[in-house]
Amino acid sequence: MIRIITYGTFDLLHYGHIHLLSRAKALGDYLIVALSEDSFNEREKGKKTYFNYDERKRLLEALRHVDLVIPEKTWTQKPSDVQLYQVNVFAIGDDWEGKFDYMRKYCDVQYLPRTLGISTTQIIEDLHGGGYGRCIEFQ
Ligand code: C2G
Repeated sequence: MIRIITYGTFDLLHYGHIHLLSRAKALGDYLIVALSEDSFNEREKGKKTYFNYDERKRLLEALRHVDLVIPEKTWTQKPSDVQLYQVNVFAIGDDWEGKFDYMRKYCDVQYLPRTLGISTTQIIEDLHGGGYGRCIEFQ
């Protein structure tokens, strides 16, 4: 069984994320998503998500491509995740090209092309122009 892991915030979940997860899963048989916790997002990425960790986790767990969701708490947990979950492939979007080459001593590393024309920032700007958080009131 080929086991793949990927990492991310996945908020607001959109088809670019789904395309990434679909291609990651196609690299093997079992896909683990290490989902950035709220505190990690705020502390390390300066991101305040629209959906909290539990809401984002439930969304990902509903996807047929995803087999397991675990928390991403730190930048440095990747090697131990790969060993603990017996991961064969680390996959992530190519906006991270080169950033995780150190992982090649633990497993295969695949940078997958980002899906162009879609981003959470663009969604928010298209819907309301600026701002990002629970201030969005859907009609
Ligand atoms: N992605 C994509 N196409 C897009 C948007 C995102 O392929 N249009 C990919 C990203 O490259 C990433 C994944 O979807 O592989 C999740 O994206 P984010 O939630 O933005 O994750 P990020 O903030 O890049 O976190 O330790 C690694 C980080 O946690 C990655």
